[in-house]
Amino acid sequence: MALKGLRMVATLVVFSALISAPAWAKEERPNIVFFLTDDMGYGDTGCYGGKFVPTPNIDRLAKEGTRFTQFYAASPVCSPSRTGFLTGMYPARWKITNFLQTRAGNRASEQVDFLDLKAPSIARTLKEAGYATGHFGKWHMGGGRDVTNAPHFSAYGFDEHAGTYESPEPDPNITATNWIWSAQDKVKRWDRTAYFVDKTLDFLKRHKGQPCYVNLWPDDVHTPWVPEGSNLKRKQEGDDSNVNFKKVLKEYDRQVGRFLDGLKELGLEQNTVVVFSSDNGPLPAFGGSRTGGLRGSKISLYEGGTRMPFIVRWPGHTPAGRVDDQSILGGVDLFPIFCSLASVPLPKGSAFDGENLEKALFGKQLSAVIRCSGNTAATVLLVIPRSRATAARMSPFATGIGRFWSMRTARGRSCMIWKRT
Ligand SMILES: [Ca+2]
Repeated sequence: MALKGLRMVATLVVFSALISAPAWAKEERPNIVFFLTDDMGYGDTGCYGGKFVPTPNIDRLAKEGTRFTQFYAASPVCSPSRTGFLTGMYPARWKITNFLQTRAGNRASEQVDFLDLKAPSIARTLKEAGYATGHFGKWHMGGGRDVTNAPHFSAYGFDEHAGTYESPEPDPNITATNWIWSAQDKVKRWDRTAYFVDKTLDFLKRHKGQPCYVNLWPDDVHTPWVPEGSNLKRKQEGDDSNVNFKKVLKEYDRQVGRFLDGLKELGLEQNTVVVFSSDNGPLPAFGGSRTGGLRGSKISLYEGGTRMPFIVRWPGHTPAGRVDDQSILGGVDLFPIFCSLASVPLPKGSAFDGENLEKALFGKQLSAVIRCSGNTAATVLLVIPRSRATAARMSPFATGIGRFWSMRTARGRSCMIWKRT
């Protein structure tokens, strides 16, 4: 009996050593949840100086993770910005330079109707490496209005999905009509973020034991603002008032908290990287108060349209409570960063514009990065690290306020590039 007991103890000791060994832990790939807000201003939340309503849950994320003050979306408009996130490439390379709309509108904008399947997709890359993948929320990279031939979510590498009307497969619970929202929607406008949070938590719960990549991309805090208690018959389009914005933002923050609590309850808090950001600047911007005083707003290439809140929390990896006001990161950098976090090599055959700047997430200040922004009749923003700045086939010329480059876009329009040193 004693010998058997000793053997059991020895077995338990060996087993415990195995499961706590650093090598084993290193091999466990983290979940990545990309929480992308729609049209959130740089100055909307408390941790970025916002005074509209308290945002204790988003602030908590910043307190428990690292908050960046120089993160730039790939465009100040939904579709191209999202394309930058998903592909790791400048959206103009895939001929998406404006918000995707009707076929006629897309022709007028000299852009395609949906994201080319030849483009890289972070979900596809991670799925091929063993990740379970989900997209819950607004897509806006094809589908909706009269565009009925956009590729399905699975073609971009997603196992599961719940999309809004601007997607190839609108979720029937939130798309009673072919519009942003409707009074007939089963899940009301004010419950949509909760709906997407529930979908995400359920997905993570069902895929425990497998690494997960999830786009949690609500369509809050985009207008129309329709908080609970709104008179749906009287205000079908919602009410874009400061009062309603505050109610929507407050509820949105509450849902961020629900997500964080849910993650903890699932026991997934420690090994989940939560990335929080916005796709483009606010509109209306309420006199610049929503951009934290930055010039411009959504649609504008000024900082108010492109500089985004960016918070990353991965307990034990991202320094807690750190504010990085030096490193400059862009939306196109997330593809290589996510691959690196997941220990997955970048797929071959694509000329990625983003770079793996994951060291910034782990506390290293990256100062030697240049940000360049470009403007055309359509909207394009370029974020070019120093190592690439000379390889962009640009023609430099000097002006009194900085160095500029002219660049030809695919459609022959000239593009102004400003270099900050
Ligand atoms: Ca947007």
